[in-house]
Amino acid sequence: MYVIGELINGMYSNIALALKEKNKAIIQKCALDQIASGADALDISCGPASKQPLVDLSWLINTIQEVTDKPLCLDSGKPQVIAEGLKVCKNKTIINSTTADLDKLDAIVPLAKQYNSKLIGITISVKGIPQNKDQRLELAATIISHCTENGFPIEDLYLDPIVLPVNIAQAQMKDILATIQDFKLLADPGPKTVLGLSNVSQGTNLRSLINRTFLTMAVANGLDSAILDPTDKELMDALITAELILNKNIYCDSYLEAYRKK
Ligand code: THG
Repeated sequence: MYVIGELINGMYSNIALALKEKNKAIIQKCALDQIASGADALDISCGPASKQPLVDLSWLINTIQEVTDKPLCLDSGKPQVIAEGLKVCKNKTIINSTTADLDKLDAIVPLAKQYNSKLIGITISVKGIPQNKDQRLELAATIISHCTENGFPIEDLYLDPIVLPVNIAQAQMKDILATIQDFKLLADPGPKTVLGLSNVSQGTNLRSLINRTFLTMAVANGLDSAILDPTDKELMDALITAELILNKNIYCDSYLEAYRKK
């Protein structure tokens, strides 16, 4: 499982404050804590409240690059912000994200190609968030054909079914899990899959339990990558154990420690 740390996001009040005060130490500690906990990459978002996202995202990237060369996942709905961020990134990148809308695809796919970046495609369009598996697959097919037509490798595409909070979309959860499996069948070689895990528990009061249960089920459905809080130790323990049961690593009595030493 490719773990993308979610914690550097202006949605979190400590990050919003650090951004405002240009406090590098808070951001750098947050980056290093996530990496020490097992993050393979870091999602970077200045959040919806940022008034100057171009400046803020570049500042975050430069600040983080001072302490790590892990890949950064540039999280913004604005192609201009992504383009600016890519210019200052020194290491591998993941663009988060394009939707299935043509204007978005036209702006983002060439950037992903130009910078040799991986790309997250979320199955959402101007019509909103899909309500069932067929609608998600239709949008996924649009994203895949646009990538293929423009020479972007499908192995570098991560499709995201868009996870909704279980307290408002309970009836869709089973469908979202099934979608993860079906995305893979849309191309050969197939696309990879990713999701924003913490969405599932927003507004609930047992967040960690709901997150780790959903993640375990998603892993069983073939999920390749997740944006999550790697400092949630029970979540990471559940992830490592799920992968053990799927025979992705070898059992020993101290398999959690052994995995973390890798
Ligand atoms: N797909 C993709 N990218 C994404 C998402 C996705 N990026 C953003 C988000 N979803 C994933 N990251 C988060 C980060 C934080 C939270 C949820 C998802 C979160 N934050 C607290 C909340 O809203 O309750 C913030 C509260 C606090 O200040 O602590 O839950 O789905 N491709």
